[in-house]
Amino acid sequence: MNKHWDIFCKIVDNFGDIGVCWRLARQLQAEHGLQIYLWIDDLSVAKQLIPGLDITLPTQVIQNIAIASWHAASVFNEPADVVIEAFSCELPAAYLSKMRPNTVWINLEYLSAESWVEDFHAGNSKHNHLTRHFFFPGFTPVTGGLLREHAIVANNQQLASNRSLQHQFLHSLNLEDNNRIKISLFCYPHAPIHGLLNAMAHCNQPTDCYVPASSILPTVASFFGKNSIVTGEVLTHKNLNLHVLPFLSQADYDKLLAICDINFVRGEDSWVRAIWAGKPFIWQPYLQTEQTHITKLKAFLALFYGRFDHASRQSTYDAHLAWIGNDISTDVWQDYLNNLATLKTLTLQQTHALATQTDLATKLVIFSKNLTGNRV
Ligand code: TRH
Repeated sequence: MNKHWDIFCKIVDNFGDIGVCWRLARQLQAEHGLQIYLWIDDLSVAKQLIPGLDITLPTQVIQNIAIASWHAASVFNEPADVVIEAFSCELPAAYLSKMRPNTVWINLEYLSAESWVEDFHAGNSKHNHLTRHFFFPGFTPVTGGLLREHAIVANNQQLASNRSLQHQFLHSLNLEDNNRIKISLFCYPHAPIHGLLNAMAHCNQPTDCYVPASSILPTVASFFGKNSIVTGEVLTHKNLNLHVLPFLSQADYDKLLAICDINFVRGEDSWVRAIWAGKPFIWQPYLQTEQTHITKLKAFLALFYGRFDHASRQSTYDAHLAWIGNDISTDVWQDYLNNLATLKTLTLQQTHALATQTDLATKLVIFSKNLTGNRV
């Protein structure tokens, strides 16, 4: 039985690597009954996403996942049946040396909507007696799919359509329920944040902008003429009320995305969560050399918005390209808002269409079964 899986995660920077690995580990355990070890190189960063993690312990069990410090890998004798190397993080040499030819070794790649992903998904390369398989997440049925828990879309829809549940959630964050447009903002500090906040202040819609605490707070503070801001503060400029939230648990972050009208997301994991929230969103890809992030963005825009009507497609393209550029003007923002009703309907349709595809965790399980001739 391929019951025991090890997932190796190195935290390069930010939260995406651990965000994806922690989510995947929990889904494989909860929905596929697998026994998961999650090996992490930097427990202090992981602690932000894994509640209750004790960074002094070499191993511990949280939410039925055995979490181990990367450095403890050398003391383990038996490799798992399936080994997931997240984002080419390079397995510890001592662990690699114990792997057998029948150990299923899968490198989980970063997500992209580019068409080449279909050709590279499920390829492999030989490493002495071992085979390393390449698993590419993606948006089409011939890729590795998207991380999606079984009930997430239904749960988000329930919250999005139930005012009393929304009220409860907002209350739990010390926020009041009202009829202002709700926007969540999670982005990299180099985004044109001043331009966006200025556009929100001057557009024709009273706006509540929710900002979970992250590295953008100094830039947000400077927009309001302050040196610093802290969780719980509310800052106002013309039509804009900006609320500084704590960094939320992954579950609460999902809820925030589900109740907002527009979500600004970034990187990989929050991008996918915005899709499952079913609300219009603006994605800022992780900055890469040679403008690769722009190529990735354009591939996604074409895939996701290609069939939208001209006006809403154009407003989405304009907003995204302004957001990854130097400024986002009030005109671009107002045009996006003017198309919001249509964007809302079409985005939700895309959410439901993507949710009909097999999810990434299930595809990984099927993939590993096929490699071992259905030993599971
Ligand atoms: O943190 P990121 O920028 O991660 C990035 C990307 O994954 C990128 O592809 C990778 O190369 C780089 O890391 C190293 O953005 P991402 O992927 O959205 O991850 C953020 C995680 O934080 C995600 O799991 C959601 C979670 N989160 C919360 O749990 N609470 C919050 O309040 C917020 C704002 C985010």
